[in-house]
Amino acid sequence: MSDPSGENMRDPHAEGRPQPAGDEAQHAAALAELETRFERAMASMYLAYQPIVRATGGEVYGYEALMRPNDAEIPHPGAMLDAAERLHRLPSLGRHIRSLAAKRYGSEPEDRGALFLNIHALDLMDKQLASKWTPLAKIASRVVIEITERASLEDIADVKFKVAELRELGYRIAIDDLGAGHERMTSFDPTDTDVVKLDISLVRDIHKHPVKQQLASSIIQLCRENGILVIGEGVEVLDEARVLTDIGCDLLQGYYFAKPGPDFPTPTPH
Ligand code: G
Ligand code: MN
Repeated sequence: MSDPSGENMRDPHAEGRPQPAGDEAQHAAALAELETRFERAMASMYLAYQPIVRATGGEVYGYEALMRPNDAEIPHPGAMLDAAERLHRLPSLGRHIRSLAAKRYGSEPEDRGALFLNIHALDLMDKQLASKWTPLAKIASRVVIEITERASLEDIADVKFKVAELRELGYRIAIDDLGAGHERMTSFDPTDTDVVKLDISLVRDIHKHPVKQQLASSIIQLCRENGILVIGEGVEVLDEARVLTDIGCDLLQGYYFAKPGPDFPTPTPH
């Protein structure tokens, strides 16, 4: 897609004037090329699993599945999401991830625990997600669907209805990245949430910041009162794990315990 000659650059004075027909053809060619790369990246991507452990006791509670592209041109999850978004292929990416996860987890023993799966806000619009007939639906009682608080849920019609539909199928719902400093904590409604994941920014150095401890404590208390489990994510040092445990966080996840890996890494005890 590089254009060293500059021949194909748009004329900055051309705004508002009809574009030469070549522009459209070029755009179509670029999209076609991206589509080819995206298909290749879809075929070679895999899921890495990161353990989530009990704060008290340290047993494995479950694993979060994380998409890992394996392609030189689409090298990380952000690039994969960008490509899918540009190509309007987010639903195919979501379906592929869910199918890989269901296939793998479906043959894992019960004591592997819960499967935490991230979905994109737009996946909520995909009828396939709420279908009874998918391999994932067969293991729904073991699956926690993570919806990020960063998403623009306002743009999705009937979020509450869609979440209720998923819970009816047996899935649990987690709010991901809570407390990431967004103005809209409003997407978090305790009545339709089973699990809350405290954002990494609240967890980082929590042992050094009384304000973070206060904020995390209040969230944990609110969650307790509503029967919601709380996960501290992005735990990198023992001090963070200790403080989170002391203030009543139920579950912990982060590099301190294990980095994500394809074969269900065993967590370091704390
Ligand atoms: O958006 P979400 O919260 O699902 O993001 C999970 C991401 O955080 C993954 O890409 C994972 O690799 C990363 N991650 C997991 N544990 C840690 C950690 O301890 N530190 C940092 N910096 N990142 C982490
Ligand atoms: Mn997540």
